[in-house]
Formats: sequence, C-alpha cells, structure tokens
Amino acid sequence: MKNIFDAPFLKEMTDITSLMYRLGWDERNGGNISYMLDENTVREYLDTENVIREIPTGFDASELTGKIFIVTGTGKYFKNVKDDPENNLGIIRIAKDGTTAELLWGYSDGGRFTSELPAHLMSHIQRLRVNPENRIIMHCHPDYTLAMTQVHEADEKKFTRTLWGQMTESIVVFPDGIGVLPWMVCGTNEIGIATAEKMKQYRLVIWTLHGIYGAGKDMDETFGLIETVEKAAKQYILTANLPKASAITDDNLRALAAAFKLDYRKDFLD
Ligand code: 2HA
Ligand code: ZN
Repeated sequence: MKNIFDAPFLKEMTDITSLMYRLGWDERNGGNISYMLDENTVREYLDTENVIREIPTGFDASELTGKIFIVTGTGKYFKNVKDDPENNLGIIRIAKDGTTAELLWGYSDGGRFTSELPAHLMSHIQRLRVNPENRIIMHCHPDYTLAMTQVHEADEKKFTRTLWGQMTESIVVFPDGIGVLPWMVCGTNEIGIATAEKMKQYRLVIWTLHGIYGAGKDMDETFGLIETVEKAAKQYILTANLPKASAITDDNLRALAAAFKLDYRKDFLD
C-alpha cells in the first residue's frame, strides 16, 4: 500500500486550499471543495473495506452510491489544510442507502464533511448528467464577486452580460454564462437543491451576498472558471463609478464567439 500523504489527489487538495486562502477567497472556515476520486486510485492508498465511521448526510444521493470523494471538513480552515490534511479533509464513500457517508480516511479529530455537502453532492449529480467527466465542485467567497452581488442586479442574463463585457476572455472561458441564486440560508438541503437546479445549465453559480460555486473536470478548469469571474468582477468594481471610454459591444461578443467557435448563451445578448 502506498503512503496516502504522497497521493497526487491529496497534494491537489492541499495546494488549491492554500492558494485560495492566500487569495483571500476563504477566510476562517469559509469555502469548501469536493473532489470525486477514482476508486482504483484510492485503493492504491487505502483499504477501502475499512470504514472508520458512518456519517448520515441527511439527504438522498443514491445516484452517487459507491462513489468516493475527498471533501473539506466542516468548521475547518483552508489556511490549515496543508499542515494537517488528515484532520481538515476526509475521504468518504456514499453507501448503498444513498444517505450515509462511509468515512475511509481523515476528519481525525472526530469531525465531519462540510455543512454544504448537500449543495456539493446534488451539484455533482447534475454536472455528471451533463458531463460524465465532471469531478470537482468548489465553493468560495472571492471579494470582488461578492462585492458585485451587492451592487449588481441579481439577474442571470444581466449579470453574465456585465461579466462578459469586462474583459475579452470572459465569454471564451464561460460561454455558458453564470447562474444567480438570490440570498438564501446556507448549509441547507434547500440551497443544495436550488444550486443543483442551476448546475443543469451552468458550471458557475452565484450565491448572492455569500459567494460562488464552480464545477469542472479538474482543479484547473474549476479554479480557472472562478478566477476568471473574480477578475471580471474586479474590473467591474474598479470601474463602476468611472465614465467609460471603451466598452465591449454585443457585436464584439458575437465576433469572439464566431472566432473561438463558442457554444454560448445567445439569448444573453440583445
Ligand atoms: O462553512 O463557506 O457556505 C463554509 C462556507 C459555508
Ligand atoms: Zn460559503
């Protein structure tokens, strides 16, 4: 059996949580990540017959039965993951009943997965239906995105169009646009269901006055989506009060879509 502390997926989790912490996207215990792992890869590092604890999830994720995820812990700080991954992360498998998580490794102080597990697993289910390659759901609280939700109308078409208009690369990176949820109580099955509903169409979902969710096939794609939204939101906040001398037009966006052969939300342009 190989040493789990050498596992590439563990390094990916510790690297990305450290980076996100340093970017200021995950203050205190803010943010959470779930990463669906390949069972055969996990078997190289863990005896998958050895269930340490069974933890009820409080919702039905039968569609993910047998799937294994590495997930950030509830109340844990991204800042601390790198120095103590076994306490701050856990590896869980969804049991046959669909409502129990079998702990295979981690949460070593008796802890459990993020309070946002409903939003994560329900989003995994939806994204896997759209793209069987999807592996990551990532949630964080990036400053400019969050600031933008305070001053910009919480309308998907308008929000997406504003972000596309901030810099040329936006529409190339997220041609599918961005879903927007109104303010809701977090950590509940209700916000999980609402997030997953948006994930039918979008890889990005804004939680107004809270943060953002991203989905993708790997860390780079998922992080890159959120990073690009955050950069565009930063442009918006930096310039919202200044007179504009140049702006990206709908025709510019159509020209980009043609040049990059984008399958984009045409109904988000006028
Ligand atoms: O607890 O970000 O949404 C961490 C969170 C909740
Ligand atoms: Zn949050």
